[in-house]
Amino acid sequence: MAKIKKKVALIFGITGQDGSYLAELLLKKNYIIHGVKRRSSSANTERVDHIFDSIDFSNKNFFIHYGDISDSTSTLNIINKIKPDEIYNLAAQSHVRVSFDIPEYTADITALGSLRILEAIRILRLNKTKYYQASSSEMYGLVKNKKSLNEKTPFHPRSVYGISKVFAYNTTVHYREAYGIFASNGILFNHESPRRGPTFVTKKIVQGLVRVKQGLQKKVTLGNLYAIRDWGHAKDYAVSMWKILQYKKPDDWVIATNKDNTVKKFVDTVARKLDIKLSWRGKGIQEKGIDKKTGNVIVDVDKKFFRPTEVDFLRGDFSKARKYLKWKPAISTNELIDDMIEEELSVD
Ligand code: NAP
Ligand code: F7E
Repeated sequence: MAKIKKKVALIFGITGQDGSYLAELLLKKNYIIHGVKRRSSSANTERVDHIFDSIDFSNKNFFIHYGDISDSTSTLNIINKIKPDEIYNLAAQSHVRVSFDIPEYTADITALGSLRILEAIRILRLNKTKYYQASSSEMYGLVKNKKSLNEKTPFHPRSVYGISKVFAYNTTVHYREAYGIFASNGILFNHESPRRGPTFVTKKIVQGLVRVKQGLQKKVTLGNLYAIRDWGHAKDYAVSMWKILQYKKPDDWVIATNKDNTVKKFVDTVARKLDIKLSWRGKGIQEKGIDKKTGNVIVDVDKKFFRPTEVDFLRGDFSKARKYLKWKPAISTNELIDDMIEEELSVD
């Protein structure tokens, strides 16, 4: 019997939160995985190191290469060497607040990085290679009415991060239309996990309140408590990325939970789950969360964590993905928080 050829995937951003979950998923689906990591002075492969050591994964099918999407030549060379069936572009300067401090760098990586990959696919005439672009709900930005956002909602980005993602989104559509490349956008709303970077708000809250509970930290200092976000689990969202590239044609897809929460409600839920009774006092920059048992201020606000322009409201309508991709989130925001707390409590 003829052997079935394994699919080959190339993941830019494999060392990030989503890259690590996607690599695990594709290895379970019997893919050969190539990932790109950038050079760093300290270890940046913590999220995938377990794959090399684990018997749960076919680690003989897992390869990491040095590369950087700011470097067209190395990007083209890696794609040429591997000639993958699927490319997932998850690489980005992904922090919205940081994009106000380093806008040019953010645009170079988050916007032009996608162009470099798509240009490589075009120049190398890899007509069979499918491309996934990690687009973002940040592209919606200033939302006029607080309805769930879908694939037809116009974009009005509020940061260079959001602007860069709009560029990458449009470039993906353009390479699909102009050159017939199978290039799709996943417009993913916020998704979190125990592997979330520590400066994103959910991880900061979970890590901070667990440490407060353990007596290792006095308080958690936050910015805008009233921003509304639609928080899903990164594991579910990795499944959507794969489904998007298996669909019969390239397209653009909203991936979300269609549930919303404020940052403050997220704090309240984490505190309740940790058995901390929190009461709120004051307004604006003076607002504080007080531990009723000790009277200590354990949450406060500092304007340094506010953004010059905020995205006030994000909630996604994923009906198109539900109908055609048969995708829906399996993990609720509540279960996500449990998962994040459990992992945080297990840290030595
Ligand atoms: P993340 O944890 O910040 O991971 C970003 C990845 O990109 C890391 O592997 C990072 O490498 C890599 N990277 C950064 N600059 C690079 C460069 N110049 N060349 C090559 N690789 C580079 O982000 P994530 O949460 O997994 O998100 C994955 C993608 O989805 C990103 O594009 C993000 O913008 C987008 N997105 C995320 C969300 C979300 O809520 N998580 C929602 C919508 C869209 P290092 O490990 O070395 O830093
Ligand atoms: O902020 C508010 C902040 O940094 C969420 C990225 O993955 O999702 C992420 O971008 C909200 C914002 O995520 C703090 O102002 C309050 O309104 O966790 P975040 P983000 O900006 O929504 C999108 C979809 C992406 O594509 C991005 O890559 O929380 N907030 N206090 C705070 N945020 C942070 N980081 N830190 C605070 O202390």
